[in-house]
Amino acid sequence: MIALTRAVSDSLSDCELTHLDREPIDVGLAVTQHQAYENALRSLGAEIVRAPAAPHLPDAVFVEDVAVVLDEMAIITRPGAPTRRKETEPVAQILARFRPIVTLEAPATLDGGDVLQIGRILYVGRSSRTNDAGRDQLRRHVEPLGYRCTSVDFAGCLHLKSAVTVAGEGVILVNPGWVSPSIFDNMDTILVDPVEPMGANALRLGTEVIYPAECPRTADRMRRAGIRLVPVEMTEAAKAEGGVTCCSVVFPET
Ligand code: CIR
Repeated sequence: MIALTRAVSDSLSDCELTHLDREPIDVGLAVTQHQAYENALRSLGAEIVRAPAAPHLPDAVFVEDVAVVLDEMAIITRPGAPTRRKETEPVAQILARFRPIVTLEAPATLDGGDVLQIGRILYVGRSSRTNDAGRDQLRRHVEPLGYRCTSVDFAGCLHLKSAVTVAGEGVILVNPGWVSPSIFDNMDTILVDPVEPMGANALRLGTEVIYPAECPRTADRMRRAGIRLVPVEMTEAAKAEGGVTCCSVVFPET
């Protein structure tokens, strides 16, 4: 497994914010938490490949948004926030070592945080970041490979994967206030605890799940369902509207 990551930028406090009010971010603590997050990835067998640091791009740490990596190809996105479009090129150069690359073009916009892969289905959130042209271009690249792209409407959070992620084989973790669980066919569902609305973002690697320590009630629900968790502290990324999936792109090396 490769986990592509990118350093926390000194300018993280100037990040894009959509649903949250700006709060002071402790960048030093964000760096420490990011190192622990990378260690959690390593502990689950991933090799960390870091894109070059981009100190002047505040949101560069949220590398998930600039690429969707499938077994057959990597799709470099055109992020919905114009401030984030300079993030793509260095990531594309790295991913070209592992996969054939295709690139989404204007008028498409798409953030990787809006693309939830479950087997051969790519659920694509319709959001302030991802438009229909983005979904359509993605579809044109992946349908010939046997993938299906399905649009998902959601509300209340930035990205589809803030509202739903895969927590285990055949199991999704969902905030039902933000997306309807019924959209995801044939999946068992774990709902977030109502006091932890941000708790639906979990990062599954093999049989384990990297999960924010800030959501203990939802963590208990997952443990009761037999899911093994690796807790990480994500308080500073959360203030920038990021979570555990956002800070890496994980894929098999070949
Ligand atoms: C942004 O608004 O783009 C960043 N501040 C947060 C991006 C988080 N990424 C994600 O959920 N995939």
